[in-house]
Amino acid sequence: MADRKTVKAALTEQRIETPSWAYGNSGTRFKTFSQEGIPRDPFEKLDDAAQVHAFTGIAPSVALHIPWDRVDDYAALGAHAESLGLTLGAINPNTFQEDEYKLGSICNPDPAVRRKAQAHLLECVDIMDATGSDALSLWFADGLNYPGQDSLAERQQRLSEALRVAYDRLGQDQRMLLEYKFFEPAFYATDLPDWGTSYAHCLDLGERAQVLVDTGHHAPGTNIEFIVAFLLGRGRLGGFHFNSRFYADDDLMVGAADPFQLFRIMHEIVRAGALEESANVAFMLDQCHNLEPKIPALIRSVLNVQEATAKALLVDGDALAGAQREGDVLGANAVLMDAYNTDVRPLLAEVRADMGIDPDPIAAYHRSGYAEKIVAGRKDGTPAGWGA
Ligand code: LRH
Ligand code: MN
Ligand code: MN
Repeated sequence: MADRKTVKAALTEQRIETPSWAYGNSGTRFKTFSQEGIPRDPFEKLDDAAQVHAFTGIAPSVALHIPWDRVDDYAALGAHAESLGLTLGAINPNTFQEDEYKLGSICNPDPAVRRKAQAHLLECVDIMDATGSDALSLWFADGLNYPGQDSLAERQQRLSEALRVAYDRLGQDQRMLLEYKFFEPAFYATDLPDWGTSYAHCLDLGERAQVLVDTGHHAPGTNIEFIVAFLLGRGRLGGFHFNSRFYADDDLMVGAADPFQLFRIMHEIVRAGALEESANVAFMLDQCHNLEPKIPALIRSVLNVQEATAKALLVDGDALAGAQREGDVLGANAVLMDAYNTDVRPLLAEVRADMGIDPDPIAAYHRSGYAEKIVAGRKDGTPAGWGA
């Protein structure tokens, strides 16, 4: 087991990226719920993200979704982020909210639609150049609802061609994260349904193409930590979209549904040394807070990842390896469970005190008066939300 000082240092250095879209209004396909005090533009989303960082100390970057976060002047947005102590993180193109994409974007049977989607991917690399972002984070809603609707094989071909163009446009310090999801919005077949398909495309593209694991994008019962371990072993784990799911892509707060799964994932990360910045694994949230207030929900989510990480860091690696070598099934399992069952809250309170932040970030946020301030100050204009 790493000594307490090493564990605390690792926790201080951990970084978790929040998604701009989690600060806007959201809902399900049945209803988007409005909250008071919602940011009206990407600048105000950053203002809110700065609160999450201020109270956790470990969330200094924000992922953008284009066109939801399209602005005239990305340098100004970057400067605003910098003034708040933030940086702009992954750039997420959006090829799923226009009528033309009904039958797909880069896999669409119509070459004109494919060209449009392709141009958007390239526009997003231009935005990366302007914002200094290093990750082009791709997810495609492309797929089919009915057998025979289109050729599965030809769509793979089109996917390869479009990814190649985007990949070749990236600079040496930029990378592509390729996200998969097994269903939704398509219900019969999805063009990038699983980590194997994503991994195969990444292998074709080159070493700066890596798989992005969104924890909500798997069939129930999938062993996500196995996927993580496999991809880490091949240097192809680009990052995570953390969230919780009870049923499908629920996008609930990470650690809410299955904190044990989150711990198992973080255990694979820790044992591979992938918490280190040099491993270049992006730990991002991808969530929608439909009912609960956004900022404290994001603070809670960051803390949940931090708690799982602390527990993973407490696994006694020597004892575990010894038990594994001896074939001691129960002993090995007990080592893991000992760490998982440790109450790490006192340790994390100490870490926060060392970082000069309040040991209870949620309470400190509520005391700060920021929630009241944004409710009073953001009365006019259109609140940001899905599609805005
Ligand atoms: C798709 C997804 C993808 C999108 C985000 C809004 O379900 O996980 O990452 O960009 O949701
Ligand atoms: Mn996602
Ligand atoms: Mn999703």
